[in-house]
Amino acid sequence: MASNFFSRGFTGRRRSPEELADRLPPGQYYERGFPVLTAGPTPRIDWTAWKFRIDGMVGTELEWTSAEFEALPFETVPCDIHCVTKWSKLGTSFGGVSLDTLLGDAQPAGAYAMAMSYGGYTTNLPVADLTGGKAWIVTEHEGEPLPREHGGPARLLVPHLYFWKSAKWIAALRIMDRDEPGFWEQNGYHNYGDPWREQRYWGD
Ligand SMILES: Nc1nc2c(c(=O)[nH]1)N[C@H]1C(S)=C(S)[C@@H](COP(=O)(O)O)O[C@H]1N2
Ligand SMILES: [Mo]
Repeated sequence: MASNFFSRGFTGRRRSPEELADRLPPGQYYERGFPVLTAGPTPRIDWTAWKFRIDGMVGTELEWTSAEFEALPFETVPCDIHCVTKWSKLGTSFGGVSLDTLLGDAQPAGAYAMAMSYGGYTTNLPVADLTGGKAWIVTEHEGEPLPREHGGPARLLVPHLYFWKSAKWIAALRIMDRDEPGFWEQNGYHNYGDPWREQRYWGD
């Protein structure tokens, strides 16, 4: 695909599916495109009106406007993503702000987080999976503004867990002292969702 081949934010030769086989978790197949998976309507959020909040059990509740967010350190994140419906997109990249930067100033006191999206989607993660260079709030995909259907203007990106944990149209992270299931976790998906351990559904 020409648009993939010439995409920015990714250096070097694009590797073939065979060369990438060691990066494919069990039961996943190599997907060249970027499928859209959304439960419900796609919200329309104007970047100038977008805000992101960290609240709940934190030392300081924080909120960033899009202008304040743009002033934060921006990183390019090369990664592979794995959807529970079995497609994996390998060797892609996103751009955004590390949650280490965002959570650092908030001083989380609880060990669990609920990601909350514009439109009502929720998904739960341990705070430990959002820190240590493992999670970002991203506004770009392969050097271009994140398309609306993929969560633009901004989504959570947690590439080491199944992609349902990467909440699109992210509005807030709520820090909690106990774990609570989010939208898909209440509907049969695994509570944690490690693709390398094939934690697809409750009981896996
Ligand atoms: N707000 C919101 N975020 C969401 C979803 C959703 O329905 N709403 N779907 C999840 C699921 S199941 C997957 S696989 C990925 C899909 O992201 P994509 O559409 O960019 O491929 O987003 C996740 N984040
Ligand atoms: Mo998914």
